[in-house]
Amino acid sequence: MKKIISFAMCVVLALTFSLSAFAKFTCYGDVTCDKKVNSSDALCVLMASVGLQNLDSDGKRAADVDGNGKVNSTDALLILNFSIGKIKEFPVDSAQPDPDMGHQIFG
Ligand SMILES: [Ca+2]
Repeated sequence: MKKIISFAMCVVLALTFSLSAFAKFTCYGDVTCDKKVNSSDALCVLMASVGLQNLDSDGKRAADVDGNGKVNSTDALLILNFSIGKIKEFPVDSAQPDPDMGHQIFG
């Protein structure tokens, strides 16, 4: 019985770590990590593009919504257009999937 309980606890812990790691990288455009893509994300990207804000590597990946490897005003504009519903997906969504980055988009 102890082995079964230990095994179940290991499974739960493994799932918890997997889900938390996945949740950390779930959304292109969500630079502020609040599970929303809105004008705040666009502003962060715009500020980062002119050197007024630093993004960590996760933030840079979330910000590069056109998938060109750079964070610039084009990304900010795309995020703003997405936030108002003018576009339904980012160019990077139609690109080759990044194994470290989910493609779930939060509205
Ligand atoms: Ca870009």
